[in-house]
Amino acid sequence: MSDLILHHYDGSPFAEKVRTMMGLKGLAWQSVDIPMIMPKPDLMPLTGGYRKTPVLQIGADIYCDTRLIADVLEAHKPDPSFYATGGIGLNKAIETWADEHMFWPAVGFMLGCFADKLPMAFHEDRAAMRGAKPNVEAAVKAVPVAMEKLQAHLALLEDMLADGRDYLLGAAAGLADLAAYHCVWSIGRSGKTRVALEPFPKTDAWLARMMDIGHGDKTDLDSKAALEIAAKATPADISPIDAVAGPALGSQVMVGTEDRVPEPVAGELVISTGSEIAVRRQTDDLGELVVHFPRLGYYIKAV
Ligand SMILES: N[C@@H](CCC(=O)N[C@@H](CS)C(=O)NCC(=O)O)C(=O)O
Repeated sequence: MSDLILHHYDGSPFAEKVRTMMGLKGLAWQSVDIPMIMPKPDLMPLTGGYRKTPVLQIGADIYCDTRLIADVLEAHKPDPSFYATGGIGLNKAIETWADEHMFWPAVGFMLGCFADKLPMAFHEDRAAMRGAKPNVEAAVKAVPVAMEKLQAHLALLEDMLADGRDYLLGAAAGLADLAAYHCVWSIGRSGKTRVALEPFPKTDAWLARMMDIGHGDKTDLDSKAALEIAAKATPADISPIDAVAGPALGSQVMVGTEDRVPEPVAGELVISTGSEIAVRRQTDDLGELVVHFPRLGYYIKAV
């Protein structure tokens, strides 16, 4: 049985990015279905407060954020590489653009198109994440502008594919494709939203190729069983490297996302490099856990 456990839900675009990472690398993995909205009672004990989707668990190590999960899977199975075409820098730069810029108009367009079908609890949960009140009418009204903004991004994808290449940086799919793909994936799945793709035939064909990659070899796992696995495991050894900046290793810190979601995770700082932050948490129910984050997009605060 694979020790890779992904906590996610079907409709999550960022989870689709990681599911397709599993497909690209031909990995076997275990799948824990988590709620789309708070509360997430079997996820919080693992992360210590991080609520976003997806989260990767390997025993008692918990990896938050798809940017770090990509690094973990690349180290776990280097071949085929996420960086086979274009190298690490270009792939990660395109990932940053897609995850942080294309994602938002894509979500605005998607959620606006289906706003009246989504439960009020969903609108309330997502508005609370932004520190706002839900406004379904405004979400519906925003659809034309969101589509225009999204199409400005889709035009960039169409340009990258203009010379007839199969994937954004050449003949093989990589991290750049995975990041751009998850933004477009949900739009391509419904007739109502596919209209945004009509002016972009090369992007539409690329989307079909990305969907064909699949999700690797997935086995379902109950959330309680995932907690038991964490309780029985001990975190992987950490090679000692001095903290790059900010609080010293061994100090008590809070790690949180730089966006507005109030979810800092408290613990002892055990990794603080240019690419990764991790805290050790001592818990009553699950024993010792290490929760890992990417450096990009996260802050560390001494407590
Ligand atoms: N930077 C994060 C973003 C993850 C994210 O925003 N995921 C969305 C779902 S696609 C989310 O967490 N929504 C709220 C939730 O699932 O509770 C990553 O790369 O993992």
